[in-house]
Amino acid sequence: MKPGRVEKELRKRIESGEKLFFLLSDPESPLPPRVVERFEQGGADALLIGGSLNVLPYDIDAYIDELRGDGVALPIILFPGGLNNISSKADAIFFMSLMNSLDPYWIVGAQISAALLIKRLGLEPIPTAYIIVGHGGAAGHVGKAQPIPYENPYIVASYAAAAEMLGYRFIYLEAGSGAPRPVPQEAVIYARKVTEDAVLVVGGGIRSPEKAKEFIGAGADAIVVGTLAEKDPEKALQVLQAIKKR
Ligand code: 1GP
Repeated sequence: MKPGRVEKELRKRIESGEKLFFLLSDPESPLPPRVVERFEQGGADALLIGGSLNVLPYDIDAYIDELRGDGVALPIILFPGGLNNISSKADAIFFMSLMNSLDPYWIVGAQISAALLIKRLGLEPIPTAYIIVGHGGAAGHVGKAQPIPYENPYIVASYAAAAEMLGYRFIYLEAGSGAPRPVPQEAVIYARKVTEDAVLVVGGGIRSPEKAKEFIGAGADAIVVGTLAEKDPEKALQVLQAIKKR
């Protein structure tokens, strides 16, 4: 399967030397459109929508309609916490496998249930390996992730290398939304060292421009910010500026 429109555009930006900023909005407590607009004006590359619990496709449809009605033009990528997160109104979906889940449902089961629906809806799938480091918050709990210890970055790298060999084009290193500790920088360095072409995305617990820059310096192509944008949008905008200004 060839990359679609959204993936091609993101890759083009990476190839031109840009680092990407993905804003995450959880439909359970969605970011207001006026906040999303500020990130769009600041140069955010995409809006991710997804949550682990308490979300219906209807909620996502209504939220996307609201955003588009308010003039938000950012590409919208679903970041699904399950089958209940699929909406035909998005531009693309991270078609994810939670590689370190102990439950085959989260590695391949949910994907089998979703694949033909996604085709039917004409959503662009972006093949993404999802790797949870540390306890992983709600995503770790719901996805039954076997936590990768923070102090073993080479385990993260092994997953990343395997993901690329299996053909995943995006690799998402996740500490969990609102995580007390983000992914260790060494894990990002190692993961980058052992992968060639995969887009390396890092998220979970990023709360400062310094931390985001550290990840970019370590080799991340994209960072994801959710909780900070909800709690302190001004600071989250500083994170965006920091990675775009370099
Ligand atoms: C969570 O990686 C994302 O899935 C973003 O995490 O909410 O901590 O920014 P935060």
